Amino acid sequence: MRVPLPTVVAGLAVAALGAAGLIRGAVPLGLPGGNEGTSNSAPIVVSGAWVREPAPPTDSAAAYFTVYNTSGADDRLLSVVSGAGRTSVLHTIVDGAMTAVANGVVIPAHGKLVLSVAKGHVMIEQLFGKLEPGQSVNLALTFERAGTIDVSAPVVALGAPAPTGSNAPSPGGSR
Ligand SMILES: [Cu+2]
Repeated sequence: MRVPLPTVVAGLAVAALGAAGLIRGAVPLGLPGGNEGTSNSAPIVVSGAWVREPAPPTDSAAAYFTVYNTSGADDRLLSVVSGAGRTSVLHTIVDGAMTAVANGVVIPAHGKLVLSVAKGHVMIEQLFGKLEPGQSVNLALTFERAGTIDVSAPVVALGAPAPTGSNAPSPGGSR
């Protein structure tokens, strides 16, 4: 049940290509249900990913998403790679202070990890180019157990309200 998605290779290739992989279509990957033969993608669901348009002259951007662990075993988000910038760093807010995550973040069995404005983000640094609304940023999330999952995160305008997690899926399907 730990067979990685076929998209893993493509995702890593995109990341390695850097700027060439910046703009991707909003192809839903790793979503549960609906796709025959992809039950191996169900244990981890990444939902509601978005990136805040950076305020010039900043050359970094913050990405947000929620990870659902629908399995009965803990998993760990080890790293996030984006084709939009040279480096990506996972930050969580601990006691009000932004803290770089050293050893990944555990997502408990049947639990979730929320990276939202007050809770944390992935800081994409040394952007390869401008990020504007209408574009999407690819993110490759690598988990200890579930392998790598690719998501496409739309860029949200500077002044626009942060998307809420209201579009969260119901992990594990109907229930
Ligand atoms: Cu940060």
